[in-house]
Amino acid sequence: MFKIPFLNRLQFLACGAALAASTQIGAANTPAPVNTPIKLCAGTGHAALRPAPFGLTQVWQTNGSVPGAEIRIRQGEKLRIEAHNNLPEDTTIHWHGIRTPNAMDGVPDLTQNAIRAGETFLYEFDVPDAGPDGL
Ligand SMILES: [Cu+2]
Repeated sequence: MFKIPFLNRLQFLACGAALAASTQIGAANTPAPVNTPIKLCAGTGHAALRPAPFGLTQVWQTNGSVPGAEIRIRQGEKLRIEAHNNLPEDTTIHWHGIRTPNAMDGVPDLTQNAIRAGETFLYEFDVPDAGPDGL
């Protein structure tokens, strides 16, 4: 189940399409269409990380949830991620443990320019390896 905890109006408007895309990619073993970018929207919010009586924790989240949505594609397919940065500062996505072209590896100011606050970057690369589940 895709959870949307506390989006403010701006985040909701900016990520509306992303949430629809995420629900679609959450379907088990259903690959995203190859040429359709998956939208990931990084933003601020609040989440219940600890049980009552503790309150909500301010978080940085993806598509309105912590952790972010699971992404599933088939080994060898091209992954296209449209990354929207709605955080108050620059960011990137690092694909830890996945072989990527260097320019897509998400190390700010080393392998790519940081995605500035309010901007979008398209990650696009073939995924040569299976994930930890090894389908
Ligand atoms: Cu890493």
